[in-house]
Amino acid sequence: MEYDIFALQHDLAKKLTEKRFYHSLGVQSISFAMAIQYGYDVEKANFAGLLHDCAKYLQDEKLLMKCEKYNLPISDLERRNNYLLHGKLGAYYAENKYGILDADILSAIIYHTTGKPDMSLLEKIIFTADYIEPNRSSKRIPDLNEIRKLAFDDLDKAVYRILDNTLLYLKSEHQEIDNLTVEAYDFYKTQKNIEI
Ligand code: DGI
Ligand code: FE
Ligand code: FE
Repeated sequence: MEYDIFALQHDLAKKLTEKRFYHSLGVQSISFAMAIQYGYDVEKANFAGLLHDCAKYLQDEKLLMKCEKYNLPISDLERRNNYLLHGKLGAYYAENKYGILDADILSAIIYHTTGKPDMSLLEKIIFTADYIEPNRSSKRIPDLNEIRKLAFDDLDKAVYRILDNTLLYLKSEHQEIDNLTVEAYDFYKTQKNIEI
């Protein structure tokens, strides 16, 4: 990977709100630590973590407009819940603005919000790091500190707990639920029960 992580951080600091920028740095660090724990390429984890929300500075209508402009696939549910598109557009920006060509990184950015069944190691790392990074508040997220520990002990179980929390939250808020979120939940619910 030739891209300079410092140059990327510098650019994101200008684009994102301060809060979102610090969140991105938090996800970068936790992705890095989880890559060490699980024997994954730490540089790839760094880039994916830092860039996962790189399209999140756009408002809902703008997100939709840009996805249409770049011919990215948009589901009906995403048309009604535009913020779900920030992963897809983020991966597009990572590739076309920041020159990241690595398919594992791009996929981890695309699926970081909903998750999906049978995720790659990097997809699971980014999905989990996004939820547990230090700026997330344990006052607002049930069992956050338990999930933080699980993230380094049993990654599939951590992914399951995050999806479980997310579905409960979305139901309580009467929000529409993407098929991928449900499919991911069903997959990891079964997965966590498999003892080797
Ligand atoms: O971008 P972040 O705030 O760092 O985190 P994120 O990209 O994981 O987005 C979090 C939000 O996405 C959270 O409020 C739950 C929501 N979300 C996850 N799956 C679904 C969903 N929202 C809807 N409407 N449907 C889903 O299936
Ligand atoms: Fe996000
Ligand atoms: Fe995020």
